[in-house]
Amino acid sequence: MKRALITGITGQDGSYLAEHLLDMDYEVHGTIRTTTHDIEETRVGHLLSTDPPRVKIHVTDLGDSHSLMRLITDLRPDEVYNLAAQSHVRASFDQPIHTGQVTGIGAVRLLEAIRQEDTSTRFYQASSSEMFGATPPPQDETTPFHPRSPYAVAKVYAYWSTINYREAYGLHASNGILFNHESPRRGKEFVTRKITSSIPRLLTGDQEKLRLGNLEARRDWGHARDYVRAMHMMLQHPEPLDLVIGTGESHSVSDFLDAAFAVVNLDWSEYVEIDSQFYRPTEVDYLEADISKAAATIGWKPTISFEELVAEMVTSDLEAHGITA
Ligand code: NAP
Ligand code: F7E
Repeated sequence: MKRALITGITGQDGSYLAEHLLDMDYEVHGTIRTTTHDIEETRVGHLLSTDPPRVKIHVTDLGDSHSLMRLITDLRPDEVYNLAAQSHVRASFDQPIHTGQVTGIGAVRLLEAIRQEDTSTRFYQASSSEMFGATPPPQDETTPFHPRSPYAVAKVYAYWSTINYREAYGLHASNGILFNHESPRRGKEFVTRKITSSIPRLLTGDQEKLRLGNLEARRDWGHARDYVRAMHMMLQHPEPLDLVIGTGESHSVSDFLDAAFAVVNLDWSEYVEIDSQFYRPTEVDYLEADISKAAATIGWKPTISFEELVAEMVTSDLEAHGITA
């Protein structure tokens, strides 16, 4: 039985990846960063409420080298998926140093623990399309990076550190350069879930307006369930590699509004107000993946369309309010 460690298991991707690995009979371990969490209320609560729990949880923080080192020494995992991060782009402008410490140097703390303990451990780094930033689409593995936020800068540092540990120490260390991926488990601070989670409240009158920033930004939005499959496939490849993972289709925030409000037959322009606090000092205007290399090397392709993703998110948020679409 293979043993995997997922940092950031309580996040959107961590929870789907844990389920995916359990389906393949892995022994799954995950990190949470504090004991003050009510862990049963997190996205992996359903995997912990069984007897015995289906995943094992360890308390650590990407800021704490010593606990990471101890964890790797105790577990000696076959695969490590580094999904933990301060992952919110807008928040990274308010907390640039914290973001650098966690999202950037945090990856090196983990790589260093692996290097010192067991270099046969395979490592996945959650790299991001935000690294392309201002470089126009389509973006592939050869596209130059032009990061536009402290978050993206930190991800570029972690990306190159992953490659450096591969080249310097022979680690099987890979970067998945993932474009935006969403789901009903997406945090409500991200634009897609902010929109879908507002719809039931607008319908019931609990919320009057939906305040958003830049509606023109374009993103290549896929489904998180598809993308965690790619993470696992990358670590099964004989050689470590860096791969762009996306859908190859781009939509604006206003396209997302069109699709989401169409599910409930409402006109979003009657509800949406532009609020400058949701603009970023520097924006990423246009992301669209070229996924030819992922198709050719690991045979990955997405299975869930943009329309299916939006419908699933809206329906799930409506159901949580007892409303049927
Ligand atoms: P997410 O929902 O924000 O989850 C982030 C996870 O990191 C959470 O479990 C969080 O724990 C944990 N975390 C935050 N700070 C930490 C720290 N100091 N030490 C240890 N853990 C910490 O993110 P996601 O959407 O699942 O994304 C997973 C990874 O992929 C992230 O690295 C993200 O930057 C990257 N990524 C995401 C996308 C996307 O579109 N979703 C695209 C490309 C790359 P708490 O539960 O305690 O907050
Ligand atoms: O913004 C615009 C905003 O915060 C998308 C993270 O998972 O994906 C995510 O980063 C777009 C931006 O995602 C609001 O300006 C308008 O252009 O949902 P988001 P993101 O910044 O693309 C990448 C790949 C990651 O790696 C990150 O970890 O939507 N937008 N109005 C807004 N965005 C938010 N959050 N809130 C608004 O009100």
